[in-house]
Amino acid sequence: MSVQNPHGTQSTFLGDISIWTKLFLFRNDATSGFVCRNVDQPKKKMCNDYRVRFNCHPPFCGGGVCWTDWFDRDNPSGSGDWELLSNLRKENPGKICEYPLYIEVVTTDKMTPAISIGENFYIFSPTQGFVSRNKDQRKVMCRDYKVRFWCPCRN
Ligand SMILES: [Ca+2]
Repeated sequence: MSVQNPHGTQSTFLGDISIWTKLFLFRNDATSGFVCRNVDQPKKKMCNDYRVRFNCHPPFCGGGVCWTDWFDRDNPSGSGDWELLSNLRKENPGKICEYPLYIEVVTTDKMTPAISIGENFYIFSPTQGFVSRNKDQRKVMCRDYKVRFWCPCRN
């Protein structure tokens, strides 16, 4: 998900940050972190309580772990794009480890990271997979995504 600062610069955080109103942010980058100061908000509004986590890209985080293939089992023409891990496992036996450590989600057309798209995601989890529902979007339909998982390498 993403956050806009007043200058239009966009910074991206993974997953758990929920900001859908325009904030005036004091800090919002990967080196300083995230700071929302009450004093910066107009009309004496207060910042909400946020939690953040940082995206440590797997290739730089350690060895012994490998990406699976990309999986794209659904299109958003129905209720949304459903790339649930349980379905992907059934349809691709033996190709996804028991306990994935990380999930990467990109659009099928241009490989744009899902976290840069700005849609509302219903599920985005290495243990559950990914779901983007059409009814959660501002536009009519969500994008088509593909997913892959980061798993301990097989010897
Ligand atoms: Ca898809």
